[in-house]
Amino acid sequence: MKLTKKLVFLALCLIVAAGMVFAGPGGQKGAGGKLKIVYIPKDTVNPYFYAIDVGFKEAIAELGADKFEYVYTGPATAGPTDQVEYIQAAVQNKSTAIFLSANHESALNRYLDEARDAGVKVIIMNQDIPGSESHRDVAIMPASFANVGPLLVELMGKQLNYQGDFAIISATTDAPDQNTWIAGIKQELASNSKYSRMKLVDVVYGDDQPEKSATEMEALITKYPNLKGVIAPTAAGIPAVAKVIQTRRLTGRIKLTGLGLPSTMKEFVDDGTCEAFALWNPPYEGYLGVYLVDAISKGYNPAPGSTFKAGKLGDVSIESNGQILTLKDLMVYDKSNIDQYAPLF
Ligand code: RAM
Repeated sequence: MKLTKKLVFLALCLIVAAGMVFAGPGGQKGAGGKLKIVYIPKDTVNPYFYAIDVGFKEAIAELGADKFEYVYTGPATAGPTDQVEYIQAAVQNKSTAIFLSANHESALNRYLDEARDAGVKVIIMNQDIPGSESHRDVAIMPASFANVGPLLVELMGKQLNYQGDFAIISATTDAPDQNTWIAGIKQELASNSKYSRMKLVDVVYGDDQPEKSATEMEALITKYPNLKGVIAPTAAGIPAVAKVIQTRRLTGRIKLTGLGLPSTMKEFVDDGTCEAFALWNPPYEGYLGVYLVDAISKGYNPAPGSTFKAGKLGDVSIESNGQILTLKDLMVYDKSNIDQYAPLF
């Protein structure tokens, strides 16, 4: 080859190499060895998931922003297969890891399989996909889901003096997390005699949309004149339900609890519309997720029983079922601590 041809060839090789994606035991990496992380929330309008995003960004800043390519992307609506195109795009882009807050427990399995076959780590975020665990690598749980149902029934019971009709306003009908908690609520009611005078009259769905949640609350008030309480285990729904109670001056007559963000619930705790609700720490989930991917990129195998270091959260372990429990217990928020947490998430 002539010298000029050689130079052109060399230049072409360099261009190809620079744009190339490197795959190794620690997963695929982008140009310059960057870890490519995609987080697909249930939908991009629910502020709950912004709180998880905060944690991703915090850990990325700690480990070095130049080492990561991080994208927060997803559908505007939380339908069972609305996330498919975002999963496929992340695979095509040769991501290191996809974090997914799945809108269905099994409808996405084949896309998750395709992702894993292509070398992408699949981490279910803020929940698991019950019955489909073999289609993901790890699930990051915000807390132990076994504790959610019993805690919400107790928070409702305390406010109702353990008697009266109440309803559940959930998110989407297919949401794996919501359905696990609803089953837990029903089981607790059926098995604990302390709650025998409380009656669950209906389960309705606000789709994690404030307007729909409010409309469903209005309908419940009309349909059940004896309604004494509502459990809304959705961060998007609970403030919308609280607003209806407040606006209709039903504070104290219809009690409210559920899962919510301290930031959006503070005004309703302050005025007594919601005496107490629960949650965990969403930023911690994103934070330890980044440390997990970083550890994997250095050769860590997230097998049950193993541990990895997650910055300020210390040693984090993988449970026997492939789950990580970010926290074990939930936190309860009320007048005593709402001011402390409202500025955080
Ligand atoms: C909602 C979502 C999410 C849930 C929180 C508490 O907005 O349904 O999955 O974990 O609330």
